Amino acid sequence: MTRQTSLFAGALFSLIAAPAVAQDPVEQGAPNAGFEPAFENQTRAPAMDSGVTLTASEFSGELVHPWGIDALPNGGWLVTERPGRMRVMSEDGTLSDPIEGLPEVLAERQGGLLDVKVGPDFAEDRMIYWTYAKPMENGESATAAARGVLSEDRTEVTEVEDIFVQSPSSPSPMHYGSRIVFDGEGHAFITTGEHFTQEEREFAQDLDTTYGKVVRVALDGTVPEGNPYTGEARSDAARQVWSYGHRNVQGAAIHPETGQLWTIEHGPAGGDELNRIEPGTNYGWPVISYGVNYNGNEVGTGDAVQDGMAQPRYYWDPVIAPGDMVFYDGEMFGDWQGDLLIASLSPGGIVRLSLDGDTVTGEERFMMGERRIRDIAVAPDGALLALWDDPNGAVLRMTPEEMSN
Ligand SMILES: [Ca+2]
Repeated sequence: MTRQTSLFAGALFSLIAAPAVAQDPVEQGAPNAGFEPAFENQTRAPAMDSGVTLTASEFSGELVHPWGIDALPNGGWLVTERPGRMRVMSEDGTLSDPIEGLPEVLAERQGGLLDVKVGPDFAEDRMIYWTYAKPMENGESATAAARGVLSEDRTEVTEVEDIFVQSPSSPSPMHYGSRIVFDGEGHAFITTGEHFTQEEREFAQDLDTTYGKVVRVALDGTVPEGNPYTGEARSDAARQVWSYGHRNVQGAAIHPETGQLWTIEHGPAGGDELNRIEPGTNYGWPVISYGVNYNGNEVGTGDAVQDGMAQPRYYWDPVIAPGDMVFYDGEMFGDWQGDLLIASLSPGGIVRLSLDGDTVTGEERFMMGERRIRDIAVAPDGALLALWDDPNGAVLRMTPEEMSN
């Protein structure tokens, strides 16, 4: 089906079906940009009410801008703080001293130590992976991903090596992305940003840079077979590219049933996006967008749709400023199984989306406007562990209100 046909069919469907099924979306205020969606439920999906009131308690406090969290196989979690520290958080929330051996980071503006993940072969090699703003020459920096071996006593990492360094380096300490996730087949997906400036954002369309990209590398950083741009004439950067045309991707998760990569990115005003990532695909930034620039000017062509560029599966207008996301898998919120839980920085809180295949069917929001949430993990009992990204931040344990005592 061509885009036009599917658009027409979608419009026809909404004409016929909308009056019968129309439900109000989540209350979210006036749009920033107000584009028409390309298909039904691409934005402002019907509001859901799961009857849950979330309550948050401080699980682990005194963290400075906590940014990434991941569970350790034998209990506890790794937690990063953006100024450059990584700690072990035990099952009762006790924090260790900072792990030694991590590289220097550029902790300016949005830069610093960012995501962390326990490697897929940790049981054999004790390898952990993280992303960070790597200091480069002349005060510049680049999004990088590194790995190292976590000592048995969990106090230091050794054999540290970068597996990805964004190119070129940038003078702008903004829009670094970044997340790292594994596909279970020996690859790491690393998400980046385009460093925000008017000149650099154009690189999101340039395959010879790794700005505004999802890259795919083997666990040792080499370029694996099957990347889309590995012909003989291609640059080193292009060989790493999996998808392009992204703005600032701070959320990534592998769909538990399809194994497909999904990402979420900070858009301009009105243009935060949820995307299903296909290799060799252009996601449009900064040519098309559902948002407008924060100064009110239109983005790129001024359109939200263009042939040859992928549509987001969902977008938010007004924005939610999305951090990371997780497909929920737990018992505490049984009705949410398989739903996407998304960290919102602004207005702040948790956004839940239900999906039917690749289509969003409903949206619900929790604790909006209370705190800036950067990342979410699911505890063994199904509770949410949410990173409150603040100078006096914390890991918050979120449970249904009736369980809070
Ligand atoms: Ca896009």
